[in-house]
Amino acid sequence: MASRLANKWVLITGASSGFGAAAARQFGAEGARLLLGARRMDRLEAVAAEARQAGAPEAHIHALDVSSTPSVNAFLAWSRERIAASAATPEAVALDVLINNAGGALGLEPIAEGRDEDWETMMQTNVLGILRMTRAALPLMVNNPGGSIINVGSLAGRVAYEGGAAYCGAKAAELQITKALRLELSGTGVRVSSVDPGLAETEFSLVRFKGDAAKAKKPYEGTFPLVADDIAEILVWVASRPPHVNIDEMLIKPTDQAAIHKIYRRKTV
Ligand code: NDP
Ligand code: 8X3
Repeated sequence: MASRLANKWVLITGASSGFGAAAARQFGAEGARLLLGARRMDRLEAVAAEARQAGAPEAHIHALDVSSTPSVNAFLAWSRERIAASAATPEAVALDVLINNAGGALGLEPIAEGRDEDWETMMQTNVLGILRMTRAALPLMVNNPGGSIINVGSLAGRVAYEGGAAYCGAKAAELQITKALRLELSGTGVRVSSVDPGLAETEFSLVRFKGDAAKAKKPYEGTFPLVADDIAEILVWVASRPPHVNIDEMLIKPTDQAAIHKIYRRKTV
């Protein structure tokens, strides 16, 4: 049976690494057409090439900073042009899947030692980035029943931990934004989902610890974390349910992570 995602237009933010890059490759393997955004264009180019290799009939890239409204609006204007270039009719100019994935954490200091720049960046990317992207993409989606908006949240949005106040708060906001959008789009046929991973080994930790590789490795020591492909597989699955099925929320943790603070660690892996 042909994939439900074949020739569908899928927009992925934060496609230059981690979950977003893996999702580009996996949606590509389903025959989806891709619109990929992030700030690192060299990385995006490599990901787009891999996605084409995997089977994407089209994989386009454009610079995107989700913390900037002009950048988000320019990205969506470009997306509309890319879609229109191969649409047979004006009604066919539609986006099928929006994956709001760009984001991350900065720092692990308690609130008493928190830095304004870190807090502001986390709110800009994880919270306002989703709002901006969604607002800009909705005109391409609301006349397209069966479309999907999938926001990447986190276990951290459901359970707080020390040093995670701003990040946990940002991901808690993501979950509430997703729930509000689900209500707002009732009757349009557009699905809205939150996919919330636990511990996953990507560049997340390297970014959080600002390039300190030794610190970045620590959370994964002696345990088997999720990997980017695990989440990409879930994103593909959520987007490819039949149009009447909405996966509202999914919480995915490594088997070794029974709870946010309870991670099974072996002496050697
Ligand atoms: P990565 O650091 O590997 O990927 C983050 C992606 O976000 C990169 O492509 C980065 O691209 C992009 N990004 C960051 N800031 C911006 C911005 N301002 N504008 C556009 N793109 C941006 O980490 P993950 O793949 O792990 O993270 C993806 C999402 O998953 C994030 O929202 C993260 O919070 C969430 N998450 C991660 C978990 C984990 O343990 N790894 C667990 C749960 C959720 P570039 O720098 O090129 O702009
Ligand atoms: C990332 C997962 O637990 O490191 O969202 O905050 S955690």
